Amino acid sequence: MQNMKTDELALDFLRVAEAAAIESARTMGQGDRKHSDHVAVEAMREVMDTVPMRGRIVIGEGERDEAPMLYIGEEIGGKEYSDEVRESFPEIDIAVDPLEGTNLCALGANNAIAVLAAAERGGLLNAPDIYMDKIVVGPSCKGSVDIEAPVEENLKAIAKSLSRDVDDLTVIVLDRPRHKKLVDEVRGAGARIRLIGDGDLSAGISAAVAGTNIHALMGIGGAPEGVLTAAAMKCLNGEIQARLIYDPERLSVDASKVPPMEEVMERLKSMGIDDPDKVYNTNDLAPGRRIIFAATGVTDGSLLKGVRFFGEGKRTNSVVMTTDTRNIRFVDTVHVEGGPDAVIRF
Ligand code: VTB
Repeated sequence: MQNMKTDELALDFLRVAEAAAIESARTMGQGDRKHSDHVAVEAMREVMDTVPMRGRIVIGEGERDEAPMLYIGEEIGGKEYSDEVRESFPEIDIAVDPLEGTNLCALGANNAIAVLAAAERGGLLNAPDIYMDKIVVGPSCKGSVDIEAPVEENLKAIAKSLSRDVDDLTVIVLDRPRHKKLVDEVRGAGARIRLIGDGDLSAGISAAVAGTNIHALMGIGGAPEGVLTAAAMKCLNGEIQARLIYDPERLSVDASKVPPMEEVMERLKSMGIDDPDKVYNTNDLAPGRRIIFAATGVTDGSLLKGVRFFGEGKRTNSVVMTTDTRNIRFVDTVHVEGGPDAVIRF
């Protein structure tokens, strides 16, 4: 861990996120979400293998038998080096979402991103791939919300922390039948809502950055995305509170569409989760002291622009953040492909 050079690795992970974003952005609007995801995974894996580290995937594309690449437990990185040299590389845990918002990319809709987070061993919770109820707020509201409190109370607390009224707030919620009650409650309290088709991770990040006009994310999305959100919150000084959702009734879907509750409970137990109702805070989800988070826009979004292609290259827009060196870098990269006469625009 001593030899984990966070700033240098951050730039390596920037290249990884950029590569995944570029490849998936090429497929934008083609209506094939699986293909978009596949090219992002391939590109991410290829570049990640060049990073000088002894990496291990803790959140990825699934279990080994269902995902050929970036599966949970896969050893990654340092492939170009001899075993002897590799031994000197830092041991790192990695959470990836090569294309967060596969549907968004397939449709050419806003806010698809390529994302990864890394930390020293044990620094990111090995969360089960099930649903998770979340509330995410920015630095000014840290400590003022409680996922177990009524929605209206949380909205009042957020408004107070931001010195405004509840009806000045914008809350992001995934547009799903399971959120009918939540949406009614937010509307009842008078706040504005932005219902999104997908992508509660990029929504959570936006909630933690002032000036995006998004003040909170609420509702049920994926648990893996929750861990990645927590990694971003550690860097941005924001807060996430979350609870695993294992009861199909909370999901408003036909019980046959989700694994039976007993099966899920068994899985949680086997992963060492004894209390399935535990409220997780930012540190529980991302306990690492040296966290690196990198995201690149695939399609245009509230925080990041999508990939732009032009004759002589392409341009990407990313955010790369670290906790220990406390840098938030917004990076605008021109990937030059043209010859020596290529024109670079400001
Ligand atoms: C969630 C959310 C993600 O997919 O995992 C969602 O966290 C899946 O929810 O950001 P449904 O099963 O209800 O579609 C995303 O929106 C995109 O990966």
